This record gives sequence, C-alpha cells and structure tokens, in this order.
Amino acid sequence: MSHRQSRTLLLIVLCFLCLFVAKVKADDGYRLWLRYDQLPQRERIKSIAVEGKSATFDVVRNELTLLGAPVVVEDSDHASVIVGLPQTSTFIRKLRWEAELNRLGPEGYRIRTISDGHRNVIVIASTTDIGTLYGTFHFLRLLQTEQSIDRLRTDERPALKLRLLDHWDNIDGSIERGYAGKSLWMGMADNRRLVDYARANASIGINGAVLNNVNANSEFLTTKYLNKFAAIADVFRPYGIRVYLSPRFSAPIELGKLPTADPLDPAVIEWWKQKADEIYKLIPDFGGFLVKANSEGQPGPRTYNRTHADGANMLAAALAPHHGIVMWRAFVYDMKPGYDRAAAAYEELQPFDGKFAPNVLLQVKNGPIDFQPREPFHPLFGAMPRTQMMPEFQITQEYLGFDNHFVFLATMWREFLDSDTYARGRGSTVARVVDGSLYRQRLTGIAGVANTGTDRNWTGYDLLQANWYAFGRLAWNPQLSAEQIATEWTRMTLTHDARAVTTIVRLMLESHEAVVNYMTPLGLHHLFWGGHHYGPAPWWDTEKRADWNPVYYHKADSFGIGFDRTKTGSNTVSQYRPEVARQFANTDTCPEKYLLWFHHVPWDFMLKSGDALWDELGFHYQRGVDWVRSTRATWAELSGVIDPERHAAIAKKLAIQERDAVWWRDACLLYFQTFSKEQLPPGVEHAAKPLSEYKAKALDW
Ligand code: GCV
Repeated sequence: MSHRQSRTLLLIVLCFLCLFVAKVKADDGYRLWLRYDQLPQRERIKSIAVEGKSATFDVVRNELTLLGAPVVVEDSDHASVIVGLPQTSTFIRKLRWEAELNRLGPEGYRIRTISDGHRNVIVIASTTDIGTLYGTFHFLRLLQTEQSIDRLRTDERPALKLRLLDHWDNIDGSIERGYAGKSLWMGMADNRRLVDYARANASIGINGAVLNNVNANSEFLTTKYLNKFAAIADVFRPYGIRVYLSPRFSAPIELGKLPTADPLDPAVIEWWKQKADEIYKLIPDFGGFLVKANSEGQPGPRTYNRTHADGANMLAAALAPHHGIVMWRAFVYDMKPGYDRAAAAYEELQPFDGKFAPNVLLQVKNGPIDFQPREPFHPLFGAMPRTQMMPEFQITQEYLGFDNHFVFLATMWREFLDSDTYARGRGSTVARVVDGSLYRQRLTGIAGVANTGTDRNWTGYDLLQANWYAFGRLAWNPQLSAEQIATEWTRMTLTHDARAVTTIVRLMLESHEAVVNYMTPLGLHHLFWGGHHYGPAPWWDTEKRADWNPVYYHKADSFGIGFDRTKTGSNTVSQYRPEVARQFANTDTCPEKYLLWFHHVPWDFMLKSGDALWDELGFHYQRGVDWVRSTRATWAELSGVIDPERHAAIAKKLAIQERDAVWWRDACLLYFQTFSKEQLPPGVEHAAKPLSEYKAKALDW
C-alpha cells in the first residue's frame, strides 16, 4: 500500500470512527424526551411567528427553531403558527380572548386552530410568556406523539400551583439517595447542564427546585452560597423555575452566633427576618423554604418545647413580606417505647390543623412510613381540612432498586392519588385534597425528590427518565392516567414504532406491581438492608432505633407475619376516616395488597385465591422474578426498533434486575421459612444458596 493509499484508508477509518462516536453521542440519553427528529407533521408547519420580547420568548423561539424545517419569522401575516400574548401580538389581541386567558391563570394557555381567510393558523396564547412556553411544549408534544394538529382546541391550566423537584444535594456535591452521579450545581456548575435541566423541567411544567438537602447544612445560608443560588436562579428564570432552599433550623446559632434557635425568641425572629431580606435582595423571586425539623437528628422547634406550628409560622412570617412560602415536612417521628412509627406524623401534626400561617404548606410523604414500594395513603390527607397540604413523592428509587430496577412510578402515584380518604364522604380522593377542590385550599402543590444527577443520561438509567417525566405531568394534571403518560413518554423518547410502543407501555404499567411482588408483597414493608436500602435484609435487627429494623415491620414469628395496626395492635388504622378504617381493619375487606401492613395473620391464613398465606407469599415472589425474566426476553425482541446504544444499556440493567429479583425472592423466603417451617409450594424455585450467605453480604449494586 502506498503512502497515499494508507493515508486515505486512515482518513476513511477516522471518518467511520467520528460517525460512530457521533451516533453514540446522539443516543446516549442526554436529550431525554425532547427529540424532534422524524416528526411526520413537521413539514406542514411552514413558518412560526413568536410575538414577544423577553428571555422566555427567546427560549420559545429557540425551542421551535430546533424543529428544523419551519422558519421562525417576525411577520404573523404569513405564519402558520403564532405564539404570543394579547399584549404582544396584534393577531392574538384581535381574537378577544382576554377573559378566557385570564381564567386560565398566569401559567395557563390556549391552543386553537383559527381560520384566517385563506389559511389556517395555529395560535398558542397566554397572558404570560411562561404560559406560552408551556403551550409551546404542549404543541411540540402533539407533534412528537404524532397526534393530529388539525382543528386544535385546547385550554390548559395547571391543577397545582407549586410543582417542585426537591434535590437532596449536599455541600460536597454528593446527593443523598442519589444514584445518577453528582449534584448538577453544588460542584462546578455546568451552565449548559443547568439550562438543559431547566428546559426539561419547563417542558413538563415543573416550576420550582429546592436546591439543597433537607438534611441541611447552615452554610447554605451564607452569602457565598446565596450568591451561587442567585446565579442559578438567573439561569432558571426564563424557564419559569423558581429556586427554593432548605434552611437548617439552628442556623441562627451556627451563623448568627445566637445562644438559641427558639422560634419564639425575638432575636431569632429578627435573625430570620434579616436573612429573608438578604435572600430576596439577591433572588427577588425566591420561592421559599422547605424544612425538615425534629426528624432524624435535625434540629427544630421541639428542641425548645415549641410546636411545629410555632416553627413553621415563624419562618413563614419572615418570608411573607416577600411572598415566600414555607413547606414544613410532616416526616417526623420520635422514639417512644412500643410505638408504631406509622402513627407518628399524625400524632404530632394533626392536632395543629388550622394553626399554620396562610403561606405554609405541610409536605406529607405519600405513605405513613417512608417511600416504600407500596404503602397505603398517609392518613393525614384525610385529616387536616384546615391545613394546606402537598404530597411528597420520591422519584429517586431509594427503596426501589436505585438506578438498576425498571419501575414506572406513575402507577404507584395514581394508586395514591385515587385513594379515597372519605374526608367529605365517598369520592374524597387524595387528588381532590391535593388540588384544593375538596377543602378549598388556596395554595396547592406537590414535590418529588429528584432522580437527576450529572450522569450523561441524567437519571442513571434511561428508562427511569420516565419517572421524572411522569412526575411533571402528574403535577400539572393529577388526573392523567399512567397509560397516557407512559405512551407519551415512550413515543417521545424511545420509538415511534406502534407495536413497540404498545409493548413498552405494557411493561411500564406492569413494572411497579412486579417489583412489589419480588420485594415486599401483600403489604410487607421496610425489608431493606440497613443504611443503603438496596437489597433485602428481613432479619436485620441491629439498628439503634427499633423502627429502623425490618424485624420491627414484618414481625414474623411461628404464628404468622405482619404488623397488627388494628385495635388488637397499635390501632393506627383508626387514624383513617371510619369508612376507610373499617375496610382496612377487617381481614375480609382489607385489600390484600395491604394485608400485612395492617394485620398479623397466621401462615395458613386463606387468601382470596384459595391459597394459604405462606404459599401465596411464595407465588408473589416467584411472579416478580418471572416478570423480570419475561421482560428481558421481550426487550431482546425490541432490538431493531430502539437505537442500539440505549437498547443495550437497558438490557444490561434488566440483567441486574433479574439477578436482584432472584436474590430478593430467595433471601426473603428462606428467612421467613425459618418461622413458617413450611415447604415452598410447587412452582416456586429453590434458593441456590443457604440463608447464611444472603445474610453475610449485602446485594451489590
Ligand atoms: C433526606 C429517609 C431517607 C433519608 C431522608 C429521609 C427524609 O429516612 O433514608 O435519607 O433524608 O427519609 O425524607 O428526610
């Protein structure tokens, strides 16, 4: 080969390499659900006029430019899509929609096909630029999901005012319960990353981010950090995202050198007032505080014999002049001899119903324990009619296999939102408490503990991007079905192949039940290895607090298994409204998915299937394993319709999930068998190792 020939060959190889790298990059999951390639209807949009001038309108313009084919023009006379406000667009003003747009509120929008003489125009209008941004993303979603864009007639407004991501980011850049890399902002903030984070959130209607861990460090309130947060707020502002912080309740001591953090002490009150003034000087649209107090070692008002309401209201008073809010977490539990942790939040907070200031919301986890694979709804949702309440979800999968297990959480969240509290009779669903329609709560909201990080694909596992997406969509509209959300996400993110979409959506909708089956079936909960909470350790009994030990929750013995929360036990079931309490308290009417949450039943207890509890437990664990196996096989068949990089990455994760599901089944059944003394029923596979081996070493992630 001549020198020239070898140079040509080298060039060809390099070109191939570049193409390969570009392809890998293009499919590395970074783009999330914001993909505008191969949209059949794009050609129909000849030109777009974005009529308005602001940083947010620039974002709208940029986003529409990404569509490719259409030209963004100044002149609405020839545009096929017009975006704007009555104040900024003559075309929109002439439509005389002011009254309707005002009714849709500052974040709402209208999308309509208007016949204008010889042409049809699609109009996206709002009273604010942020509203048009949301409308634009709605329109793009229609294109991405290949829905008709003829005769559009949409009026949208978010059901909830506050739609927030909580970030448990620490000062050193680590993320508590984060599995997708480091904090996006605590280390060296990458501006491009921040913009893309904000853009992704805006596309699903998220309008706030709590930037630091609720296990808070006082340093976050120093000028150094406040300046940093102000810079982040500047990046987020055009996307309609406000910044919030988690203050440490004892900051007046640590930063202000005061002798106390007593919320009724005048010097403490003044310190917080000044701190609030300082924050708002730097961040004029600062959202407010999220507070974890007197919980898991965090300081709080109880330290000074004051109440949670005293603490929340003091902070709320400091923020009120600036229109800031306080989200006070209900995740509080004190150690008392012989108590039921599931009862703690209700006992501590319900007596303060009606005692919180108007700019306070109580942030309550969906269930009474702690983001378990399945929990019944938290009884506080049916018990505080005079308190503004917002649910807290955990998008990051602390108890659901980290970033290794495929679990579509919308199904679980739907189950929660659809739960009937009976607070105002039948039909008083949690969704109606949360959206304010039941109790007429003025401030409404929802928060999700984020699963994002610096990993290139944001969430550590491509499929788990769906949970970030689903959270945003449900926060906007808590009535959306899990199926609709799954279908949208799959089409936008993975494939347009109709058969593949149907298959993936089915898997997504089945995934939560499957994980519950192989981790904590029939109402079992908190069977996790101490500390990290990855694999199973139902035998765990060495934590200093009884309620940090799995044995406290399942109470397995030679008689049976389960936590008796009825009259014969802790009677926590009485925290629910009588209609709900009656249903849960009776083993005949208690849904079997909650059976061992509320009852300690014998191993030979007959279930609706006609099988005894012990056998049924085995069947559930086996069913969970079987599902993962068949999902792996199904996924393998999809190899042609999803880009090879993400397909392979997902296949790898599914292999880990199968290993883990088998481990969960074997460890749990072997352990429970030491009490039941029964053989495994036919069809349930036997463990490959003795129990001692599962006990000796945690499942590795
Ligand atoms: C931020 C659980 C988690 C903790 C978390 C806590 C909370 O206990 O394990 O990591 O702390 O919930 O929600 O405050």
